[in-house]
Amino acid sequence: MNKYKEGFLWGASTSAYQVEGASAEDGKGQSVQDVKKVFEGTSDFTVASDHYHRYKEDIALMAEMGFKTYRFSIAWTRIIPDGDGEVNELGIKHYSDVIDECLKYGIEPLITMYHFDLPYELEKKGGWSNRATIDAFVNYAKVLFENYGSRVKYWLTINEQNMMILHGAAIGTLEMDESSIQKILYQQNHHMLIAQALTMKLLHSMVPEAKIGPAPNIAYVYPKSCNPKDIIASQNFNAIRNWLYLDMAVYGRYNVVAWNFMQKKGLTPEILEGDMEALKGANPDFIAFNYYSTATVSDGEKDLEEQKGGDQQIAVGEPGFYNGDSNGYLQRTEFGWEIDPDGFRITLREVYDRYQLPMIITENGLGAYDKENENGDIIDDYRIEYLAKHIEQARLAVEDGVDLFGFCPWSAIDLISTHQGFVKRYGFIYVNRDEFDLKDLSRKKKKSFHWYKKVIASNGDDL
Ligand code: BGP
Repeated sequence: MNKYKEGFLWGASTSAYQVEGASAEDGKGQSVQDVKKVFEGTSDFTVASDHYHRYKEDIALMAEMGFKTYRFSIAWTRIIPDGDGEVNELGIKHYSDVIDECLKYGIEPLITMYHFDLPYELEKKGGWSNRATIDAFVNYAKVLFENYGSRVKYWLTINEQNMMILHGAAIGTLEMDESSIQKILYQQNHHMLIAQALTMKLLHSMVPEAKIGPAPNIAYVYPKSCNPKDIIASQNFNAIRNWLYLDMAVYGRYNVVAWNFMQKKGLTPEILEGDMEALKGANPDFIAFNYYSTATVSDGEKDLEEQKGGDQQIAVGEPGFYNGDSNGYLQRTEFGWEIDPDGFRITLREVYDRYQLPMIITENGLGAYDKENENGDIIDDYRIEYLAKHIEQARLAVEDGVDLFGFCPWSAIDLISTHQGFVKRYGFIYVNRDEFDLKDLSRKKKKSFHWYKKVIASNGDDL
């Protein structure tokens, strides 16, 4: 029986704007997340989990769980407050300290360079629609590699670029109503893909021993039935949601089905001379992806009202290409996301089969309304069950032959959801605050904290 390999990178993830707080401290510039319209009934990101001030305590808790890696993101606006101007030394120092704190415990930092928090000053100049943002990103990457390259082995370029294109309104990288600006989005997508490719190339030249990969959200898409028309719909959404991003990151080419979709809808981006060459030069060392669930689609056309909304795991549809549907075989979380551990194995097999690169899971987890019981304990058995089933399926995928080298659930510690507030908790570590009442922000170990410690100590055997 194949097991998880020696040195498997067990850990967990966070992102800067969702966990740090201190949103205007030490010279930090504003990001699109700082200025976005916060969803009704949810808090903003000014304090979050106060990780900016409490990272030492938090990393000590991660070390106690036995983490081999900690996946966190760097806020571009702490390093270069306006996105492409002066470097902020206090920002450089902060992440330098965080990296050292990880290394002190033998925890490998796994750094996301950009997790939904584009500098607002760049957004004002057109954001990713403006080709100058490509250079700004590569310059930011250079500053990171110069300062941290000797200490950080694993880098991730852009978190969930596919979700920024498909569901930007839900995650707050876009003003509402994405359908009217689809054309712009696919141009932005093209620019982000170039920025990613140039950054990978840059790391390889500046720090040859370091490794870098993309970090999309991948959900294998099932057809609702064996009606061949449903199969076509599933191929369409697989291409538009998943393969468009990975085919480009790995092979430097536009996926044919996705390109055809863009052509039919008049969404193809303008490609300048040299773009395709830049895209081909990426050569990622691995694929990182976030997995929460599969998706299910059918043929047919929903009415326009039904096409609205959706989020990272709730597909809506594209008239003439696919309809977001539900999967009657699966249970759902309290927030309506389907739970599909077998789909995790299926997705891992499919991605490995297509790209044959080592893989690491950078998010997987269950958002729930965790509550303290009468003794003040958080008994999150539902989270343990979710993660145990996914880890078991990932192990079966390893047995099937996939090359998996790490697993980082979302999230290490409670933090603010992209659009459903603080009450949608994911962490192993509970943070004592409510949606608006910040309380004392103290940390408490949930039941899953003790469970995950045991899982890591047994290298995934003791679930
Ligand atoms: C992913 C994002 C994370 C995270 C997670 C959970 O899409 O990369 O930033 O938040 O999903 O989503 P949510 O916060 O919407 O529950």
